[in-house]
Amino acid sequence: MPALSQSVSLDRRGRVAVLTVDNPPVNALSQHVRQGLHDGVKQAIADRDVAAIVIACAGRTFIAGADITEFGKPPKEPGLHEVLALIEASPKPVVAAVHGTALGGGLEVTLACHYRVGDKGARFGLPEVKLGLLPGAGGTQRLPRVVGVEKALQMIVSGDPIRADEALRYGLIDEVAEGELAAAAVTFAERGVSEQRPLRKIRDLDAKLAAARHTPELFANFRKSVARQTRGFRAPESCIKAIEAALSLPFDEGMKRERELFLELLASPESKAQRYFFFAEREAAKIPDVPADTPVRDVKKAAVLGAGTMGGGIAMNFANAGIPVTVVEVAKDALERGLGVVRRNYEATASKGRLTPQEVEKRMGLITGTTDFNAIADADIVIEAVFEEMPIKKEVFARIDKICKAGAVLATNTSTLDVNEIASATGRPESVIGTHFFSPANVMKLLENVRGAKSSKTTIATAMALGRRINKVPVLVGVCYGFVGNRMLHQRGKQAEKLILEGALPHQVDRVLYDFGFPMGPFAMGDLAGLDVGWRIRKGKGEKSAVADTLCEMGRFGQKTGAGYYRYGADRAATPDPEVEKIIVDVSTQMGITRRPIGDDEILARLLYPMVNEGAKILEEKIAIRASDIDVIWVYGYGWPVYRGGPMFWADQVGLKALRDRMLEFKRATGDPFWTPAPLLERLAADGRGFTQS
Ligand code: 3H9
Repeated sequence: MPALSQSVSLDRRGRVAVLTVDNPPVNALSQHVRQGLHDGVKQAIADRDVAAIVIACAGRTFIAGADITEFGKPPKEPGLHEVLALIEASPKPVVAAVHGTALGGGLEVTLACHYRVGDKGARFGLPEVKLGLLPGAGGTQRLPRVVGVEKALQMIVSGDPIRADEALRYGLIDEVAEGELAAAAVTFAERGVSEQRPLRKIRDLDAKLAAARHTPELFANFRKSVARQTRGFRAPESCIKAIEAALSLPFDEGMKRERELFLELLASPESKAQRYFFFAEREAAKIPDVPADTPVRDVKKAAVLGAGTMGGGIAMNFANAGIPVTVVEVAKDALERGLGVVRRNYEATASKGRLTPQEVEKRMGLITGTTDFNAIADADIVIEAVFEEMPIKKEVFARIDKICKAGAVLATNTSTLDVNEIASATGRPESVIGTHFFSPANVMKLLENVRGAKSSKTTIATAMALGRRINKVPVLVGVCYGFVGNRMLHQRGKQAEKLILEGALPHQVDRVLYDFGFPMGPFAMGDLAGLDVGWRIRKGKGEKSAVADTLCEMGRFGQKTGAGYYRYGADRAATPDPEVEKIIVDVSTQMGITRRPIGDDEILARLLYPMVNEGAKILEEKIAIRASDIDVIWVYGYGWPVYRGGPMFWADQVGLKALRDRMLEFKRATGDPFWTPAPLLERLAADGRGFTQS
């Protein structure tokens, strides 16, 4: 095939010129792709023997979008707009042949074509919003003209792709290809030529926009419907504005408006953070001493020990991924209770229309409950989710060591205990690893995989691969108390407690974090999780927490008892409670603390800076491989707003010197060694560097 650029070639099939993009891994629209497409379309237009053009891709997918690595660098010619304008203006029909995913700029390429053919498995989407952007090459102007305003709003603001059958229904594609895709697209193009089909330029379509002009309330309703999930993000509103422009302005003016809004977003701190996070998430899969080709164990069967909330949730992950799983519980009634909760969870999903009754049964059918430990003998991975006490864990591991087949991965879901000590109860510590799921385990995306001193590379690679297979985002960490997430959370918790004793109230502290972008603050979170959990642990260790202990002594365990730090109505809405305020003020008085008003800014710094400082220690101790892994943990495990990148990225934006100086101010004011900056933070601040950029 004659090459037009390093990644685009031109081939002739009869009267049809086929331009093939080959830019692994995902055919992103790098400069040489744009150049190749530009030159190829020009050549084909000029060639008198060519009657039509097909744009297709080699490799695993159609064009997955603009090359994100080019953002923020000086633009290189030709721009995507120029290429798309050339395609759309072509006097010869241009047909896109889509396999894999046509995403972002990739879908925009197809929208500039006159026709689109997709294979059965193809998916179509504009995911720019997930990078804090909007479709900036005509997507906001062309998509509503094809699929209608409502569908375009939904696709562009959610960023989620649709499948070929749906795309066909909405007119986004003209045909679902049977057989070989490029051949089907060529046939489609030839047919168009022989039938002298008029060139369909999306820019000229108006019927679907006109329909929406009669229902202007559509936008207000849509804004209301997405308000909750888009809170704090900048891009969704800009996406909506750009689609409004498609209705109110002529096409070229609409394109200009889209461009303005796109450039605004491109320069925004939110998009910078979200683009950083896109790569951070992918980086987390890479483990320097466990290469990508490390052999992994094929997990055909799994087992979970414990049918409690965690055990049941973990088992659901396997069933959801089609992996048969055995759930072992000591007592029959506990087992039945646990499996009953699993069924109710599935049925609740089904009642919202997100699962069919058949799917519920299929998933339940993959879960086998038993009280017989020997049933785990043929499992490829066993995940222990029993009580969080070392002697129990060790006893369980000694037992499964005797039962499990050779090579099986023996995993613990501990959130605090020493994985090495647990592994030492077995004769095969190389097969032992921590798999720390987050509650609710069937929902939360994060999986902290905890590498023991002796975990083998295969064990690690298997746990990482399995995490992805069950639709989690696995991050590898080392052994320490609380691992990465909870260890940092603990620092935040200490300050939250101090703040309410010094003068703030739970609802003020929670509001500051909510406004920052967290789904809730520490006190609302405590009420949700149940205050009795921490109380029991404290009692076991002989520790105290004046306010929380008092609440628990009064039977205020949080949401489940209707009261905790807040009071809860039937709708589970939290209201600040004067009774709690009185308890807090009394405790302050007893402790000899003079309460004072505390500003939001101080609250935020006191809650988040200690987390960053702990993150620095975690990095120095090599508990986390890289700063961005910590960010992935916080976004997926604790609701850190992704548009702020994660604690370490955010700290870099604050400036490490400013952060360090503020910590030193707190230290001077309180004399508390808690505020001593970590050595790594000191060094980076002194060198004017950051955690996520060196
Ligand atoms: C856009 O299009 C803007 C336009 O509207 C306007 C312009 C004017 N660029 O995810 P994977 C890398 S914005 C550069 O593991 P999968 C990725 O980092 C863009 N690199 O594979 C990874 O590298 P490595 C809108 C990219 O099979 C490797 O490819 N488009 C890009 O699980 C494999 O990625 C999007 O937002 C890119 N666009 O999933 C789509 N995409 O191997 C973003 C990926 O070194 N991409 N890489 O770690 C995706 O959603 C997924 O990559 C995809 C494949 C679903 C395509």
